[in-house]
Amino acid sequence: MPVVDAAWQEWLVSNVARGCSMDSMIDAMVQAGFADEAARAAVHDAFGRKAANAAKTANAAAGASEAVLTKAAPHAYQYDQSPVARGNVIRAHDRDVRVLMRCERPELIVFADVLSPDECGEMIERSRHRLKRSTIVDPATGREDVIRNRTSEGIWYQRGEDAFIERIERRISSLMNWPVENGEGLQILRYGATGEYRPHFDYFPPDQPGSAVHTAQGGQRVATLVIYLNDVPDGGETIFPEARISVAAKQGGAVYFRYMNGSRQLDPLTLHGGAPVLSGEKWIMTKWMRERAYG
Ligand code: PD2
Ligand code: ZN
Repeated sequence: MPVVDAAWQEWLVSNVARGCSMDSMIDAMVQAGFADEAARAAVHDAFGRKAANAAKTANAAAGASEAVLTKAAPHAYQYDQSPVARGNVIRAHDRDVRVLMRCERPELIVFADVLSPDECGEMIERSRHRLKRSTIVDPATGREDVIRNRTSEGIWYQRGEDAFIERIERRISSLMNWPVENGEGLQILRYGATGEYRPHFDYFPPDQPGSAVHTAQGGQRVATLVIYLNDVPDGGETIFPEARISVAAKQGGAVYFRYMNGSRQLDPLTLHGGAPVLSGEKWIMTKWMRERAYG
């Protein structure tokens, strides 16, 4: 079990400062292997320290106008232009993909028809017999561990593994408008009944020692596309707790979200998870894009 060392203290202070919610921080710590109680205590402590500091400086801040306060937060994530094409239908390599919904903050788009029902079925059948219990990256060490907050089984495909995978990767790259070479291999995940993925960030926390291992090649992750391979009758939505958005799993549809802008800032509003599957099973395919060529 990890301990609240200097690196975690720094993480707590910086996350409180940039406005993360208590719940999201507790979730992130539990995801990294802390016991629920320990995570709660550390986060409450960090918020308590912030309140005490705020009281100390209250007099100095009393005269500050709204304009000054706004100016004092120059590190807030700047939403720059999305790489994804405009319009309600996007020609993505070999297929027309429909846009169902766009959100500006966080930058998030819901698509329909990214994959045909046949393609979804083929991805599931190819993967069914090769699944392994999913792992998660421990931000402190960079090691991949099986953690109870991610109850799914998965399999990775190598980029360009065969003609079918290559065609889908070209389509995804065209849709995300990001080079195919910057993509990690496709990952397929299956969640059974009650399976879930607690809220997390897809980017590697820059202030965590374990992240360096993962960003050494290709740099930081910049955007994610989660494609739903089946309809989930109940539960299994992709949830964005900070943005209060929930996307239902619909076969062939997908949710895109981008969390690194052109200035290399990271967007904490992209905290997201997979809600528990309440009925049936859930299959997804995920593509993570990096800053630079990967692999
Ligand atoms: O299962 C999901 O809906 C989901 C959502 C967001 C999975 C992931 N992220 C992931 O594998 O990172
Ligand atoms: Zn994720």
